[in-house]
Amino acid sequence: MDNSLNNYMEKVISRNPSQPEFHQAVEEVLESIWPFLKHNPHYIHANILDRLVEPERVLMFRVPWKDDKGNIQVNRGFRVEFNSAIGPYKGGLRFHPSVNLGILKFLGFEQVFKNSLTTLPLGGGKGGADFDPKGKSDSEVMSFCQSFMTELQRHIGPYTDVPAGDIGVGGRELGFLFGQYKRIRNEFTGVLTGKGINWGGSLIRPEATGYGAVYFAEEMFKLKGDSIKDKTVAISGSGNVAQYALEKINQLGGKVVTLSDSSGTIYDKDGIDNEKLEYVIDLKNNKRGRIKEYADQYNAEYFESSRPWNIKCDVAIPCATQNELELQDAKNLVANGCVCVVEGANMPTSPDAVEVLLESKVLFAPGKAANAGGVAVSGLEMSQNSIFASWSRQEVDNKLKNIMKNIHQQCVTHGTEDDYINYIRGANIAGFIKVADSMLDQGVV
Ligand code: NDP
Ligand code: 2IT
Repeated sequence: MDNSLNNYMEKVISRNPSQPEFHQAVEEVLESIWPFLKHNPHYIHANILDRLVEPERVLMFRVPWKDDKGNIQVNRGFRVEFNSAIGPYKGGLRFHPSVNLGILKFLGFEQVFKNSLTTLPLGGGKGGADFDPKGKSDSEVMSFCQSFMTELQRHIGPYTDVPAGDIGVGGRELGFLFGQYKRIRNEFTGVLTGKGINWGGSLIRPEATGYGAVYFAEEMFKLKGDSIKDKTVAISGSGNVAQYALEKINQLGGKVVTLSDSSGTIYDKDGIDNEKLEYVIDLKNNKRGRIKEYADQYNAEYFESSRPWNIKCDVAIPCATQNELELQDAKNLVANGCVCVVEGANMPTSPDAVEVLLESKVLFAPGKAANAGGVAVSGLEMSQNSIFASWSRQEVDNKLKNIMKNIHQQCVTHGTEDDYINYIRGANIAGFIKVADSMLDQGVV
């Protein structure tokens, strides 16, 4: 690593101790933009970096709630309002036992650049709680969500900060959160996105992250004179992003052979067709079961405590969580002939794994570009809410496609190196320029 970058990272690490995921996210961006900064020293003179790595505001709060047995439980809630240079803070809420400040800062930091790439006026933020929805009843989840929103509501608003879903926060949770916001504030506005279609949600928002990731992959292949058609695809996760990435791959004529959850991986060599996908959606979204049940239902293979990355595939789409594709996984993928890795999740690939993939000239789409379709359609939901309109599926899907194309083009513009497109570099530089220039325009902010 460049010595000056090394020194800078040491400073970031000592100011933000015990936040390894945040350090990882910052280092990835800085590595990409370092040479660019050297050619554009006005950013350095204005100390843009110190401003970018410091969230504008961090909120941390107690979330007390009563479980079904009448016991009082306490969780920790957060909202990291990272950067509002180009629009209101925007980003999801994650409910997972692993949630802590460092993880939300990494996610908020990524979100700033991702939202910049969408071309929409969206600042960056992220929030959540260390609450585990697994094994909780609907009434417990509601009780938690109401308590969480009772505090959060005073900090957010349709022009201030607009949360949405992420891991553990889907349609059910957003409904409970929106209901509580409305009761307290007595206003019906687009303060959250990912809302139900009957109460202000946008068509295609549930599909948007998964669809967008596959549209991005299709753009990468198109540039090589190739396509997703007939490709064998390994997907991890089985939640929102995984489900709709799978649906889109099927529509484009590819074959998905794996899904997973935190307990293990299923391998269906015949491919997970739309009927099987219906089963997965019902299993995960309604029954809230484990992916292992798929293997019993369809006579597929099941690997306990294992990830999909040692299964032979042409394309890998990690859609579960951070650092779920590590060094040995990347080596296995390359050895098995994988030519393209698309990050549906946020930062699923560890830095040493990324290095192996880039060295092997695998097409690599970083999350902040590839999974930006979700937040982009959230932005479209905000537009529809603000003009009291709702657009057709076709209209939203077309806008999503164009946004993904545009993000791909920005990556090509800033990431082309001889015969290879470094999409990480492209995404980071393009995302940086818009936010940094806006900060410069707005003075010492
Ligand atoms: P869901 O909660 O719907 O699904 C998450 C899936 O990932 C589940 O299958 C879950 O398994 C698995 N998973 C979660 N944590 C872990 C873990 N620590 N180890 C192994 N598996 C895990 O979330 P989403 O599909 O919405 O989100 C998936 C990823 O995509 C996240 O990285 C998120 O930040 C990112 N993302 C989401 C967007 C959205 O619009 N929803 C937009 C952009 C990015 P289990 O059920 O066993 O926990
Ligand atoms: O990581 C992400 O981009 C999301 N979880 C979606 C954020 C949003 O505001 O739709």
